[in-house]
Amino acid sequence: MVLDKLGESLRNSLNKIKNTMFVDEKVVNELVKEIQRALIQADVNVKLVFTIGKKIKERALQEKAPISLSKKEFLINIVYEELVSLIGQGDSSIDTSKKKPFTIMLVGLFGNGKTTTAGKLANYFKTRSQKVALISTDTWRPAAFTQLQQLGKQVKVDVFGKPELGDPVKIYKEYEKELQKYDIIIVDTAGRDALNEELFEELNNINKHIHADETLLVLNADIGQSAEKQAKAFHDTCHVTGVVMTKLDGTARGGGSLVACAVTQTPIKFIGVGEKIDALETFKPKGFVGRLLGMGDLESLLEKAQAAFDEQDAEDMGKKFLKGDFNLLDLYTQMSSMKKMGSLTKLIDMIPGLSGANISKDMLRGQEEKMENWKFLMNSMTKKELEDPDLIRGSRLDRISEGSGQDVRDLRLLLKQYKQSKKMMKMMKGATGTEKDMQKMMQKMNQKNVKFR
Ligand SMILES: Nc1nc2c(ncn2[C@@H]2O[C@H](COP(=O)(O)OP(=O)(O)OP(=O)(O)O)[C@@H](O)[C@H]2O)c(=O)[nH]1
Ligand SMILES: [Mg+2]
Repeated sequence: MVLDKLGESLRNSLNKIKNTMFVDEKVVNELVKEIQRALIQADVNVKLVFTIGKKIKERALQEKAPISLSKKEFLINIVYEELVSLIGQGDSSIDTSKKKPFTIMLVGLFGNGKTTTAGKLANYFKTRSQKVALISTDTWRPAAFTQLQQLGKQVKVDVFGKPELGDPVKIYKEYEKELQKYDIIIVDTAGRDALNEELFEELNNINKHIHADETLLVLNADIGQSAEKQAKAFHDTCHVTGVVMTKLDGTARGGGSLVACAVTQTPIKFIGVGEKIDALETFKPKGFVGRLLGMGDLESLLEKAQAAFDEQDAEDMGKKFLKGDFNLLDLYTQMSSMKKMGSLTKLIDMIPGLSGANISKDMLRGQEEKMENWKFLMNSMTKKELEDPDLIRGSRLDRISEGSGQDVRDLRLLLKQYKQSKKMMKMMKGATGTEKDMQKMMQKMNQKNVKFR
């Protein structure tokens, strides 16, 4: 758990109220004093600590508790809300679907965790079905590229770099064309030992070429409230869009750095909570404070559960698919789950035996687009038609195409592809099932240009 000490002090203070008989001014004053002490120990700026204390006091004494809450619950909720607004507002997650490729550039001073975070982010997006590329533009630190290569190998994503070119822009240009085929490009940059003009110039120069969709400042949490100065400098000169706060696992001053960033209006998007590749979490102020106060971090938990569920779901679907019995209804169910699971490409990766097959990813992507239209067609079919697509002939064709607003030619194509897939299923069922056989079969089908469903 991160910020152990701060969390423990805050929880202890709140526990005390749970045990008091009444909530009166004395109790509120005592609570506020303890919260302020805990925040100062976590290196939160004293002025801000004073303000939050005043706010909690005012609200607790002036606002009326809603009927559904006891006075104690109401007070705890005020503390929760004020701490949330102290460290950030709303949801600051990154929407990578708005552009392809989506480029994320990591910036920051020496040793703050840029390269490590690049690897962690690659892992984060890869497990969410995105095709990720890492590129090192660091020509300063010896072995920076090797470090990134090792991380890339661990996550199994492609890594680009050529430090001998000696110039970040040249390195990026060398691979620019190749990088276009990825969903996400993560650019690792060089640091410096202190804030300086030359670093900002280098970063701005790189960004002139890559036009990053997100420029994330990687900041070590153990600098406490001095994070404000760094965040402000990078924000003002490099158009930073967010912060990744690293090493929150090993410092008592993390509270101070989180609050300091919030002051500069640079949202914290991720937090690093360990050295391992998966020790990265999205930062949601509400969930974070909830967890700190021991209310349970529902949101993060749900997110984690969802990712785990998707993996399992995809695996089950893969098995069903391999068994060979499927009709349009199954296809429909699969497609509805598809969005949740990520993509067809990911599904393919999860089917044993097919992951190594040489199926063109572009072809799969084309299929995915077509399947969006199929959804409309299928929505206009009756359950019977979905179960037995052979019924769909004559006037049924017109009814379905009119009802769905789709061209009848698309409907015929869907039916044709369904038949082809069914044939393929039969072949699969008859196959001996070794991985080699499967791959051979897929390659053959690819050559014949038989579309994979
Ligand atoms: N405990 C902990 N260690 C971290 C975290 N993030 C990074 N580190 C460690 O911090 C050290 C420096 O990380 P790097 O990723 O090399 O930092 P960098 O910003 O790329 O450094 P330069 O390339 O020199 O500018 C490494 O030992 C990492 O393992 C984190 O969230 N928690
Ligand atoms: Mg580095």
